[in-house]
Formats: sequence, structure tokens, C-alpha cells
Amino acid sequence: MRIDVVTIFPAFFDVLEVSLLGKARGSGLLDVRVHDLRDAAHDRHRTVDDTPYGGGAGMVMKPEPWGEVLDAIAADSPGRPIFVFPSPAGERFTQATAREWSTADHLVFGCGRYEGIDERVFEYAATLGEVRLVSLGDYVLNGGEVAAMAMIEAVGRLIPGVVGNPASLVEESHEDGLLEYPSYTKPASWRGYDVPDVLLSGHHGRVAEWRRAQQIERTRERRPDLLAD
Ligand code: 6GU
Repeated sequence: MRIDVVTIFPAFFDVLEVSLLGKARGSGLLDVRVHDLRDAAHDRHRTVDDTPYGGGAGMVMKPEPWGEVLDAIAADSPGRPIFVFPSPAGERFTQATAREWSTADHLVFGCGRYEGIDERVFEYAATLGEVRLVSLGDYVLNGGEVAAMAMIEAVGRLIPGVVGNPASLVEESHEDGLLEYPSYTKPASWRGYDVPDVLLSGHHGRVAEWRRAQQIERTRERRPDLLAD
């Protein structure tokens, strides 16, 4: 999979070098390219923002640098890209979104800062590929960078071969619409806390039953909204 990231803070993405995704990049499963939006701002101060039409607080990212960078990325695309703009005003990013994107040839993350990006950039990007404005949840971050990193990790680990044991992907939170069951390892007794007996029983049917019940109970307690869905 090819992933391009457009940002005024390329250093945010240095950590993609490490851990699981770093390995995936090394092995060629993942080709990530980070672009500095300011390289497409040609005035002396490399300006990427300006005051909003109609007034109001904050600054808006100018369309021209975005147009130049998106054109260059689209011209070099292995397919028809999906342009992802992280935004608290977007649709919700979920495990289903990550699954959907994990089979894409090309994702392009456009990270906005300040109060946002000139709306025409989204309309223009829609002529080059699919456009998705996507939010991680109902809270506000300073820009799209941290959100893009979270989405890249969620998508990247679903690419076949990136996570060593594919079985570890199916029994986890949100894959079946429920939260994950609790996990334990040795020792069986630690500081007076004991591992539930059923897990030591060797009875696979009863273990599976107990885990399912734990998933439902946890979901009802912590995330009743998931059961309503
Ligand atoms: Cl995707 N972007 C920003 N700026 N804030 C967020 C978000 C995204 N998701 C939750 N808060």
C-alpha cells in the first residue's frame, strides 16, 4: 500500500520508522511518503494560511499550496487515491473504516492546522479521487497529524503480513462489535489476585463461553452505545 501524508509538521511522522509499521515499511508492504506543504508555498515566508472570508477567529489554510501538492501526488498514484482529511467535523473513523481502507492501493492524508482548510480544496480533491473527512471522536486536536498517525496505524496493521499472527487480529476489541475479553498470564496468583478458575480448567468450551459473557458484560458497562447499534 502506498500512503502519502501532507503536513506542515513532517517531524510528527518520524515515529513511523519504529515498531510494527517501521518493519512493514522496510519489507516493502507499506510505502509511506511525507510531504511538507510549505514546499509548495512559493512566497518568501512560505505562507500556507490566511484570514477567513466573512471574518472570525483564526486562520484558514490557503488552497494554492494544497492544489499543487495534491496534483503531484495524484499524478504519481498507483491507482485512484482515497484522500483522507482528518477533521473533528468529519464522519466517525471506526474499525470498519480501517478494514475498508486496508485493501486500498493509495491513501493520501491531508493534515490541516489552524481553523481548517479552504473548503474548495475538498471539492478539487474529489476530481482526483475519493474524498473522506474523518474524525477520531468527539474532542478537538490542534491539527490532523496525530489523528492521521492513529488512522495509519489502525489501517497499516490490517494489511496482510504486517501483523505476524493474523489470528491476533480477529479476537480483538471492535472486530465483532464488542469489547475484548480480559487476558491473564502467569503466575496464576499474584499479590493475592487470582486468575479466574475457568481459564485454568483446560475446558475450551467453557473458556469460550466465559470470554463471550465477559465481552458482553464489559460492553454493557463501558460502551452501552455499541450494544444499541
Ligand atoms: Cl480527525 N482532527 C482534529 N483536528 N481533531 C480531532 C479529530 C481529527 N478527531 C477527533 N478530534
